Amino acid sequence: PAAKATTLFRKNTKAIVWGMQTRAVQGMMDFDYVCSREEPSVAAMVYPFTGDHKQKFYWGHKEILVPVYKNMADAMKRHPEVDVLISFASLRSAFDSTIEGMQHPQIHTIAIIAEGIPEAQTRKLIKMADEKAVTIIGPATVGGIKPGCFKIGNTGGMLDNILASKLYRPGSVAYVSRSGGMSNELNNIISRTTDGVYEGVAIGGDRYPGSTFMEHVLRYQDTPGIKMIVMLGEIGGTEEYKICQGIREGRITKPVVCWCIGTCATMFASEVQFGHAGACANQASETAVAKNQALRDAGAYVPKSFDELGNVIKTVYDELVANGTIIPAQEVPPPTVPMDYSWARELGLIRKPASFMTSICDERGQELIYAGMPITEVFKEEMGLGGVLGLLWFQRRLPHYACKFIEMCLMVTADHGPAVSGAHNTIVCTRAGKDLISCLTSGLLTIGDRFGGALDAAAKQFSKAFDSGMLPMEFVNKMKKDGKLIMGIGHRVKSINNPDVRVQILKDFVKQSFPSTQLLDYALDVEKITTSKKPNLILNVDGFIGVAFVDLLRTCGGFTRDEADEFVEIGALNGIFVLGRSMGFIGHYLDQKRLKQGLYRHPWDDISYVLPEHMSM
Ligand code: Q5B
Repeated sequence: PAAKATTLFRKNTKAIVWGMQTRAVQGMMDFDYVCSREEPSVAAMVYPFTGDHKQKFYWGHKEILVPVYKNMADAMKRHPEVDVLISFASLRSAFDSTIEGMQHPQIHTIAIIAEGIPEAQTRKLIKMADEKAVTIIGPATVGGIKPGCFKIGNTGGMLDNILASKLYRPGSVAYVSRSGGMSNELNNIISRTTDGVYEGVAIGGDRYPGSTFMEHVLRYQDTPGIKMIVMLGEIGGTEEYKICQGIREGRITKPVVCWCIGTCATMFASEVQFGHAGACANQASETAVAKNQALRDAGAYVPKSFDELGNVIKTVYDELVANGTIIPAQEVPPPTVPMDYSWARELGLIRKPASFMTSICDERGQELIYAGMPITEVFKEEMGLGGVLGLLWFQRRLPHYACKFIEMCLMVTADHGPAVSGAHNTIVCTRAGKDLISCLTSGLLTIGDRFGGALDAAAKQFSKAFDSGMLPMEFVNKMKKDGKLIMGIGHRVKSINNPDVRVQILKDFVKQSFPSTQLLDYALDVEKITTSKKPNLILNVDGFIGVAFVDLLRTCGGFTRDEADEFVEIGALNGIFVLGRSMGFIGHYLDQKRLKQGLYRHPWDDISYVLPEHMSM
């Protein structure tokens, strides 16, 4: 078989990532950026479950697009510069996708992240990789890292870790370990005791790793920039003995610092299976203690315990510096990679004024909350529609009589026949074939000063006059003098001779239940004057609800005077008519649909055409 590459990653290495691992890809891109790479290391992604598309990533401060292909073959064809495949395929699809990856001669290195791939499949992959001179890193690994050049997926952790361990520029020490956790530990130890990591690979915790300790140590031996090697082995298997042999035979001449984890296994009476599938000693020679001793005997630098690993690495490194083998390079600060907003917020490093503020409803928790009251309680307490409206509009738990009054207002304003402006609009709109929302809003848009929308204005006019001590007659005269209509007074069809029963129903309730009806009484005195002039100038349904609501807000005990005034000022009361009449408008819409009424056209004989006379020029 052809020889595998000694150098797996360079400053311009490009990879294809299999799997929609956007966080890992972003991590790789941030690493690339902080390493001052000219271009991102991820050329493309492969994801068989969506069509070809593009994914957005950050490249420093900028945003860039990375193509995602459904088929690996397309990705390979479009990106011939790629020689690394990083497979985040699941344990079920990793085998097939790796085989497929190896069919493409451009691929020299494949990292397989998945855990739990059947050993028989891994062995087939290893055989094929050997034939095709492909280096497999994994399975069951985080991958590997080459500072300044390339990072496989999530290796090295988050950016702050990468920066802390100076993984953005090469040092002189290469390591090989089993897993990501152990690699992180080595990144940390090596960065604190030497000029840093040159390259690090985690071969994975399986019994049959795609590439072995020895393969990587030999690569490191043959790489000029690497001056010393660290191997972090573990209990189980006999791979470490190959290192012993390599040292003895003179194939490995660079200083090798070794430690095999799992020495505590000897303290257990029976055999211990550690976290990795391969981390179990099946015979005495596979124990960590035996392997450490063998490495020591072979001439590797082996500490007495893991705690001393850093000291030994430092001693060896210092010697290499002293004898001129290593000349530490000058530190160059890496470019700054902006921190992700969500992460910075989590760390409490930034704050930002929210674009929205809300104080009535919170849906983020397990239970929906209306103005501080969980929805289950709203139902338990049988607060009804009036209670809910009280919470959402007025942020108060209103007294029972107030809730009842609100519900009565909604009921009496629910509809007033098809002839009123709003219902007419809704009906015409429905007959033009429009949808419910269009027809409803068409009706609602007629609500205003003349029709149904006089509640707030009535509340304001009457309370202003009352509060200023104006007598009802003075108020009526002043309005007449100013040429203004009194809001809430007058009706097209109702009058003292044809009283509005809706108003009577509300009046009976309010008189019985409200603690005070001062403003209502004042309005009724005004009504006496206006109806004496014209019988239709009654306190109409808008006016009644407007003034009674002011009495409610001012005297129910739940609001300060300023709060009561503010609700009128911001237009809460017209909301009662809008909400109530929406029921009627929807009713008219459904009615017209049910009756299958066709397009309405107003008859000519009901239109007076008053065009200007023909004028000759
Ligand atoms: N005059 C309601 O007018 C109406 C006067 C007034 C002083 C007044 C009118 C008005 C204020 C707004 C208001 C809510 C347009 C009404 C509603 C819901 C509804 C509707 C339904 C439902 C009726 C005749 C003479 C004139 C006027 C004088 C009239 N109003 N003076 N203050 N407020 N009110 N809107 O009948 O000397 O002859 O020139 O704008 O409260 O919308 O069922 O239909 O449930 O759907 O057309 O109940 O009052 O009277 O304009 O011909 O005036 O009375 O100055 O005097 P009319 P106009 P003069 S409830």
